Amino acid sequence: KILIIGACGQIGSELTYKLRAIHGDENVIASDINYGNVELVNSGIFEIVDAMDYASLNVCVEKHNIDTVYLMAAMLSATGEKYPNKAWDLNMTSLFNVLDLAKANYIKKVFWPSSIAVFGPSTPKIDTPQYTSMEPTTVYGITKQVGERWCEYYHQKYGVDVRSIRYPGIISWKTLPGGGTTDYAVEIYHKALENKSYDCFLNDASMLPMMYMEDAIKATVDIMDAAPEKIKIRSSYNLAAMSFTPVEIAESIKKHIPEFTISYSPDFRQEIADSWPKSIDDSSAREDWNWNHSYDLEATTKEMLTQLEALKTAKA
Ligand code: VAH
Repeated sequence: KILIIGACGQIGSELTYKLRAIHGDENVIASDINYGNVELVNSGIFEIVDAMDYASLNVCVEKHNIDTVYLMAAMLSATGEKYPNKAWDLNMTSLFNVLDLAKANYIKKVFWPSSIAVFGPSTPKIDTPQYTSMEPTTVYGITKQVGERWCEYYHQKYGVDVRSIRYPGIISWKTLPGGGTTDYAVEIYHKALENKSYDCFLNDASMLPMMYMEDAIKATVDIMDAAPEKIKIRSSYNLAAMSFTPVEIAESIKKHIPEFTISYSPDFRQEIADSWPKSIDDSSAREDWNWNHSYDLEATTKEMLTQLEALKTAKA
């Protein structure tokens, strides 16, 4: 059976729905620190679990006979800069708790998401390679980079089957992202439909790697389904689909909403965005476990606007 920690979040919620569709509702237990996402909480088996509390985690794992854990709880980059100690505590303690459950053989398999935030200003920005300089300048990035080292360590020393992906910014319509630097690429679609305008917290030229949720979920399912010998990298895999600037996403929205306008008021998140790569070389993931993406910017925009519009109509 599967446990998803942080199931109320942007990726956790859609991962829960997908894994239930694949493995059956009774085999996928959703959990989070609170009832933050009513739709998700009401959609199946749900437990309140504090990922920072080993005992509470262990009780849940034993109660439901869990063998696989997806640890999707984390404090993201922008919030992490506001609460550095808390970000460190949450991101690291939750990872150690889950890795230790696997080390003690309570569970067999772990998924832990890393991020392109592991890279920093000294990293080559275009087609960032799998192995390169990594000097992250955000607390979030530091937790992800250190987390990667620990994943590899637990795999090598204790044989823990942990698998990881360096997600780019994830774009989705079901659940809002919370506290990240790439969140603008979700907000912009909501504002385009509500106000026909968006004031962007990054400047016009901020190119970042991004991915549509369906691709991110597919990657997550695929890496976990792959035979263990295919997973040659036990720190974390580079993963990519598309890269664009705020100007380019605005242009793609204008093709559907011609009156749409964008303005720019960069805030503290600009510095974070400037420290990250513009595009990612993910050839290892494509070679090792056959990763490929489906959604480019045009397809993402079409899907986002269609789905959000349908949601609006359904609520009205
Ligand atoms: C953030 N969405 O903005 C996250 C992500 C690529 C960055 O990990 O913090």
